[in-house]
Amino acid sequence: MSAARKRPRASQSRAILALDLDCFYAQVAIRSRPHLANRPVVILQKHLCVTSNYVARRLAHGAVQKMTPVSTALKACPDIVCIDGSDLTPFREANAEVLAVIRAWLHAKVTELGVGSFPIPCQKLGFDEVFIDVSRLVAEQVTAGGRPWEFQGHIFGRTDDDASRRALMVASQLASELRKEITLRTKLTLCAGISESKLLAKLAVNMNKPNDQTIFLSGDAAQYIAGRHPRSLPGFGYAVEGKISAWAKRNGKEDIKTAADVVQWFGDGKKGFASLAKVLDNDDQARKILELCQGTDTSPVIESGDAPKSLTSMDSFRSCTKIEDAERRVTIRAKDMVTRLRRDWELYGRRPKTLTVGFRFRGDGYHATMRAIPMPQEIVSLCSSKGADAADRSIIALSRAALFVLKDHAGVSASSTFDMTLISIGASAFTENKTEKNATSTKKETVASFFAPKEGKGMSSVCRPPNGRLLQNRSSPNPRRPLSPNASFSRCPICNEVLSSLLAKASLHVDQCLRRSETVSPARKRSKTASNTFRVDTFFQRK
Ligand code: TTP
Ligand code: MG
Repeated sequence: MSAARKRPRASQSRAILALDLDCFYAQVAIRSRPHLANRPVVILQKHLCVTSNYVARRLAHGAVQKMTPVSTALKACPDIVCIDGSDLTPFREANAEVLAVIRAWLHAKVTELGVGSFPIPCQKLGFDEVFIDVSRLVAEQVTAGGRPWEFQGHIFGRTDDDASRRALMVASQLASELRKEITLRTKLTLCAGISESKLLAKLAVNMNKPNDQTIFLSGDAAQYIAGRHPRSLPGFGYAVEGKISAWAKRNGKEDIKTAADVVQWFGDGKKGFASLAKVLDNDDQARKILELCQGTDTSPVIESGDAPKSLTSMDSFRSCTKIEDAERRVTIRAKDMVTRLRRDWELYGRRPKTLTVGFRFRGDGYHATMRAIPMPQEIVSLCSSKGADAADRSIIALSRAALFVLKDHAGVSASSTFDMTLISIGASAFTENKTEKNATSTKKETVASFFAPKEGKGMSSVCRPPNGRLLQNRSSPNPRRPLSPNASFSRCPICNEVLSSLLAKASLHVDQCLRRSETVSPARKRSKTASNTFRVDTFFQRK
C-alpha cells in the first residue's frame, strides 16, 4: 500500500490525553530538597497552603486541602514542613522542562513511524496541565500495526464502539510510555486521563491520583455527567452558575443541583440554546454550556506554543494604604517583570506591545480592574539591552509607568486615601518571534485596534476614586459589546491628546508623556482607556 493511501481517515476516533503533574509545587520543591521526600510538606503563599504533598494529605486525613490556612494545616499535622512558594520561577522552569520532554518524546514517536512529520497539538493549561491530541499518532500506529493493543491504566465507563476502544487502548499505551519518560527525565510524577474529548480526559485525570492513569470510555458519559454538579465540569464557572441560579430563582425553580437540571430547564435543542443564550447573554457560551452538561465536547486541542501569551506579576495583600508602600510593592512587581521580560527576550526574541496594570481596592471582592496602555518604548528597548544598568533603568521606567497608571486611573497618590489589596503588572501582545524584533516600529497597527477589547474579557465598568466610592461608568458593562471605535482610545491615556494612528508613534508619545508625568499635576483630565476586569480567583478555581 502506498504511503498516501495509508494515511488515517479524518473520521477516525479522537484520542486526547490530559496530563496533570502530582502536587506540582510540592514535588518541585521536594526535588531540590531530597531529605524531605518522606516528610509531610505544604507550599505556602502568604498564609495559605497552595498545595501539599501526598504524605501530608494522608497524614492530615483530608484536613490540608489546597488553599487551607497554614494554622489549620499545622493543627492537623504539627510535623508538617512549610516551604515558601511565593517565587514562581522554579515552577515555571519545571513546567518548561516537562513540556520540552513531551515535545521531544512526541517528535521521536513521529520520526519512529517513518511516515513523514505531522504536528501533534499540545495545549498548556495552567502550570502543570497539558492536553495532547494524539489522534493522528494513534491512527498511524494502528495502521503500522505490530503490537498487541491493550488498555493500560484504570478503565472508567464502557463503549461498544470498537474503533474508539482500540484508539484509546493505543492512546493509553502512549500515555503510559510518556509518563514514564517524563518521570525518568524530570523526576516528577504525573497522572493522565485518556478519552475522546478534552472534557472526558480532564475528568478522567482526577480519578486515580497520584501517579496513575484512567481511560474514560464514553458510552455512558452523558448519563455520568447528567448526575454531576455542573460546577465540577471544567468550563462551568461561578459566573455561569450565578446567572443560571438567578434565573432559576426568578422562575420558581430549586437550586441547581445537577447538569441534568440545566438541560431539563432549557431543553437540549435549538430552543434550549436560544433560551440559555438569553440568560447568559452569550450565544457561544450557551452552546458550550449545554453541550458540556450533556457530556459533549468537540473543542480541539489548540497548540499553545512554548512561549506564554502574556506575563503577569501579581501580588495580593491584606492592606496597602500608604503611597510609599504602594511604590515599594510596585517596584517589587516591576523587578520581577523586568527579569521575566529580559529572559523572554533571550528565549524568544519578542517584545510586548501592551502594559497592563491591575489593582483592587478593599470592598471589590475578588474583582480586580485592569488598565492597558501601550508599552513605553523605553522599557521595550531597555529590556532587550544587556547589562545590569539597563535592567535597573527598566525597573525604574516600568515602576514609573505602573505608578502613573495607579495614580491616574485608580487615584492612588500621596494626598489620597486608599486601601488597596492587589497590584499586578502585565506584559502582553508580544511581537511574533525573532524575525519580528522590530515590528513595533514597522507594523501599521492602529491605536484603536490595539486597544480593542480582547474576546472573552470583561470590561471594567467602574473606576474608583481614592476613597473607594464609585466615580463614573467608564466603559460598557457588557463584556461582549466592543467599545466604539470613536471612543477616546485614539487619545493618549496620559495627556488626552489625539494619538497618531501608527502604533509605534503612539507608543513613543505615551513614552514621552510618562517621563514628563512625574512633574505634572495629578489633577490632569482623565481619559477613557480600554480596561478589562478579570477574576483574580479564576486560576484558583480551575477544578
Ligand atoms: P493543581 O494541579 O490543582 O494541584 P497539584 O498539582 O498541587 O495537586 P494534584 O496532585 O491534585 O494535581 O495545581 C497545580 C499547582 O498550582 C499547585 O501545585 C499549586 C498551584 N496552585 C495555586 O497556586 N493555587 C491554587 O489554588 C491551586 C489549586 C493550585
Ligand atoms: Mg496537578
